[in-house]
Amino acid sequence: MKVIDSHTIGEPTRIVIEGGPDLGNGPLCERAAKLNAHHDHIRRAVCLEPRGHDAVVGGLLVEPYEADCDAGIIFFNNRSTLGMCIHGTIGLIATLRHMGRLSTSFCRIDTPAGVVTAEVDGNKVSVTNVACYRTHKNLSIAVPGYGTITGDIAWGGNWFFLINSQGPAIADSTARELTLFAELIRKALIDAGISAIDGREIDHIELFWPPSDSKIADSCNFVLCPGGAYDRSPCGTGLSAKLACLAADGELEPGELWRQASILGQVFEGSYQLLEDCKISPRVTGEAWITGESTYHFDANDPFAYGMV
Ligand code: PYC
Repeated sequence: MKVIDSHTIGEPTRIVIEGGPDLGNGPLCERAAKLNAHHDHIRRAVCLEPRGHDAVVGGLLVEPYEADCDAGIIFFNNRSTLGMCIHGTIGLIATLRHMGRLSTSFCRIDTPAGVVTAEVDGNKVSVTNVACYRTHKNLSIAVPGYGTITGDIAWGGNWFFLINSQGPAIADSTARELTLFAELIRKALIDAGISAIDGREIDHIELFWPPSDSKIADSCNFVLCPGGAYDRSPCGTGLSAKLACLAADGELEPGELWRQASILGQVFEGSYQLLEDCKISPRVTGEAWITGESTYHFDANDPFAYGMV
């Protein structure tokens, strides 16, 4: 198996470019289900120790299903497959460029969540995400040790619970404290039977606080991903969910810029266009850098050839 590693302002992406499983040529959501059901050892081999670590997001580069797409990608992390991943898509574009497979500055990428597009300008990549929307505003839940916490539920290519200025402040806390707080919220949502559309788990928790420097960002976030790792980047699908909330509240006009800082202080730029039914089309801009290329070996006697569970 051959992989190419990159990071998108701190968040790692590992794209499998050769040696992945044969998932057939159906729609990408069907292929992602097959990957989960029959080839989970591939996800584990790529993301888990000893080759990976909790923050690694992997991506299986595949042929697209949808017409006119340049590539297909199925993202996954230390827990399962992901619907969409914007930092990963920015990493994918850096990878395709590194492989000499990016012949134009515009491409269409097929994903299990739908088709996204990417525009390349130097090292900057702007991803136009699938349609995003908010389903709930000001939903209150009891969180042990913190009392009542209020947040919104929105789809940004993954499901998010978004919380403004509650719990430990990002500026004053360690990632560990923020992780514990976000884990409590995720558990409280499950315990209260609160889910997204079709009973799907709200598996990403996103905390927002004012930025430490309002000259470089409009907001700072901390995103807990399913699997328990936090996003080192400002999380592009999380930013898409945030844009859906800002649009629904009338706090950001179509085309207006929103600068979202991560816990590391690095910024994604976002904006949106209005679609029908109060949905939005978010556009997120960021940068990625190639960090390495590897060939993986699978020894039949290696007890951890497919990752440490
Ligand atoms: O950038 O969309 C993103 C993302 C999702 C999970 C980790 N990063």
